[in-house]
Amino acid sequence: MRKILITGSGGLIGSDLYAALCDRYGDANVVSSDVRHLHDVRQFEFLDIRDKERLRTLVEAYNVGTIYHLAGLLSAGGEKNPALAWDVNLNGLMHVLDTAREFNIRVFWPSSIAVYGLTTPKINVPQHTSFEPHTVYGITKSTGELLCQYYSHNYGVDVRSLRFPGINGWKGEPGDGTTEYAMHIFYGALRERRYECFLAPDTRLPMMYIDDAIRGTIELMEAPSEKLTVRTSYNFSAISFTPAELAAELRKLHPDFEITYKPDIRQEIAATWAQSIDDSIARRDWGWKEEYDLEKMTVALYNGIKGRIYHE
Ligand code: VAH
Repeated sequence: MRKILITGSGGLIGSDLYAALCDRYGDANVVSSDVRHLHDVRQFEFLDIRDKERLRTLVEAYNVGTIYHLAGLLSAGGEKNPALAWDVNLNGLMHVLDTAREFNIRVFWPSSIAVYGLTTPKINVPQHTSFEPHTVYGITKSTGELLCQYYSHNYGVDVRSLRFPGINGWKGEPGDGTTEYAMHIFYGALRERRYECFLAPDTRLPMMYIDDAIRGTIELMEAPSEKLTVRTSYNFSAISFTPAELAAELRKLHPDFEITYKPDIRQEIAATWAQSIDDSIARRDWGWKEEYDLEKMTVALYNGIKGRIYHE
């Protein structure tokens, strides 16, 4: 088979996606790439996605037929360096789309709930709505969605995308984002029995456990092309909760856990995002359905992060 290339393979989503793709297609068929060297993978290649020639070289050398393009800056990281966020997130995506066009490659690219802004409805956001993102990250995602649709419509590139909510996992490291408090809280609880949250207690955000996100991603990539009616990015949703609700759930497993709140710039970012998403088109087109609710996700994260800390 033509090989699968993952960009940004060392990130939170890439770590789990790499394992899932190896299980499904065999590790000889999966090539991992990142700007940080990864050691526990069978095939690793250094790749800065701003280097298009390097991408083309890898695609040719490995006969790549599918790219999961995950490399990118997140919301908080993007605000620290907007020019870098633009360069990596948008020029990087253009490089992937151009290469996909040239070599007939299927592409997955994650968009985000960061495409929404203050003019977007907060509750049950529909698929087609107002997009006025407030962060440079959101701007790159919103623009990137249009680029995906453009390459699909004009050049027939088979690019598929999901608007990820906050994705929570434990195999990889949380990145420099806003929803990431929902993983840091477990490290705080398990290491120090306390956590100072950078969001306010009642900040409700759409979230998802990583196993659901990975399964949904692979299901979308394996869906028959003719079933897909969205070529920007699908609304994609599972659960919504606040820091206070997550802390209460965590306290059931760790009764002496204490949380305090000190909102910072990430609170301002979160306040521009939606609280819940209507993803009925994904459910209709390719059968999306989540398996993890808040309670099940909390147990999985608690046990996973506990194991990680134990092995440190
Ligand atoms: C962030 N976790 O907070 C990311 C994500 C849905 C938000 O894109 O930046």
